[in-house]
Amino acid sequence: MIKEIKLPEIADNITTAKVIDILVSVGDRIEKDSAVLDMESDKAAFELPADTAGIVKEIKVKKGEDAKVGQVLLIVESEEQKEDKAPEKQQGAAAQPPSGEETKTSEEQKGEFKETPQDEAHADTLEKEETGKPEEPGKKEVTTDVGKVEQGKPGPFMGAPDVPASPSVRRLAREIGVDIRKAKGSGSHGRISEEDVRALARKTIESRTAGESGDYQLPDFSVWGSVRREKMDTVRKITAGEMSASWQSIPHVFQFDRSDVTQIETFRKKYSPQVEKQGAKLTFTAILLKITATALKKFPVFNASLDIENEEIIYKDFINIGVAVDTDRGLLVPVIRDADKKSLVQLSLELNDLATKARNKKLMPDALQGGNFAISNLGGIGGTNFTPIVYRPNVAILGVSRATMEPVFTEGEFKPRLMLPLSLSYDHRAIDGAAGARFLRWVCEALETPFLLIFE
Ligand code: CAO
Repeated sequence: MIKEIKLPEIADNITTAKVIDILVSVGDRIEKDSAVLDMESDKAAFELPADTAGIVKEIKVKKGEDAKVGQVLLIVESEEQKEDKAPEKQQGAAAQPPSGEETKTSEEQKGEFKETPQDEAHADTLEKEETGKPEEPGKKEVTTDVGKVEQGKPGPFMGAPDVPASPSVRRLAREIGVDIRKAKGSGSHGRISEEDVRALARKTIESRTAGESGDYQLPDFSVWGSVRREKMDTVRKITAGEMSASWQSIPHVFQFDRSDVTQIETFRKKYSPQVEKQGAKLTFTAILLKITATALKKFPVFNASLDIENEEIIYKDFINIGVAVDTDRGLLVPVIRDADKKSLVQLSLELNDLATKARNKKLMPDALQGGNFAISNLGGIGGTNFTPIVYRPNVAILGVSRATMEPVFTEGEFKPRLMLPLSLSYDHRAIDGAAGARFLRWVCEALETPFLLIFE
């Protein structure tokens, strides 16, 4: 039977994904769950798996195309039997194309600006204003995507009489608050068009999202030696935007502590082979997931989010923990859901599965959403301590560095103990210093005395 492979709902608020590469050709035989397209959405890069096995009959998308949720991507002569039709129908229903309103919202998000009516006579007047002539009475403030400008008032960069642009283009630049002198003219003799002004505005918004101030100008590095430029991939762009937004909006405090993990390391080594038989290693991260899940229940504010606009704290009754995974495309934070309900073995297997998927581009964007807290373990690499940035809308993150053998003065003598350095970064708007210290101390004590977990 002929079956359509559509772009499924990949995550909340994602209505489109770009086709980066087509991994199959017409005539290819594909297996169910084998990767057919390499795709990128606003939230992640992922390989789209086929939801059926069969022969590829037609490829309905091109490289570089933005596909909408529900759009048909491939036509496959499926090996599924007719009886499978019911679930297929259901799946189709779950992957309806977005409503017109949603589409409009995503276009708006791209930073499109509305066309301004062209009135040459009025534009002439404006040009006079821009070149320094007295302005008209009745000034009005206009808010745009790139800032606020006072209509009728030439800003520091609004005049620029020697810039090759028509009055209407200058007016557009002035209204949306961009410096027309920074626009690259695509017309003859470098003449600047409306599209050039809009492109500059989009670039300004994008660089602000990634944390750059719109006015910052990079130096010309080639003065000091040769340079190479490389386009940022999706993961880097998202990381840049998210990290600077988190850093700028969250007043961070960093708390440090150390835990004696000598005993738990003996336990880990002893029981790891049992876990390995089931397919994963028993590592510090899995143990920390177990302990942190209990700590989040005991200290619910660490599992909360702030709703500043409504002046509310949102406490969540579920414990979803993100784990920072280092991949060759950069940092990804897949989420282990309901971590408190899972055994150490389940957590180890799931962690191994998510980290492998993240590294092999097999994670769907949904797997990166819904985390309440995060753990970032750099101990496998090294380092004595670090201060991870809290991921919005979380209020805290646990940083784990490398456990090392140290002489520790205990019971009247120095003894070799395995000490694990931990750091807790938290949002001081939600969490007080004493609560931060208590939470981290409890995690340290639970690592030293896992017996504590059964009290909670
Ligand atoms: N101290 C000492 N040894 C550690 C350790 C620590 N804190 N953490 C891990 N190890 C050990 C493991 O036990 C394992 O040892 P064995 O080979 O003897 O069993 C070895 O280091 C390798 O561990 P791993 O890294 O494969 O597994 P893990 O579960 O500990 O970590 C993961 C999994 C996904 C967290 C890790 O691979 C990773 O990607 N870490 C980087 C996270 C990151 O980039 N953070 C920065 C984000 S910015 O906030």
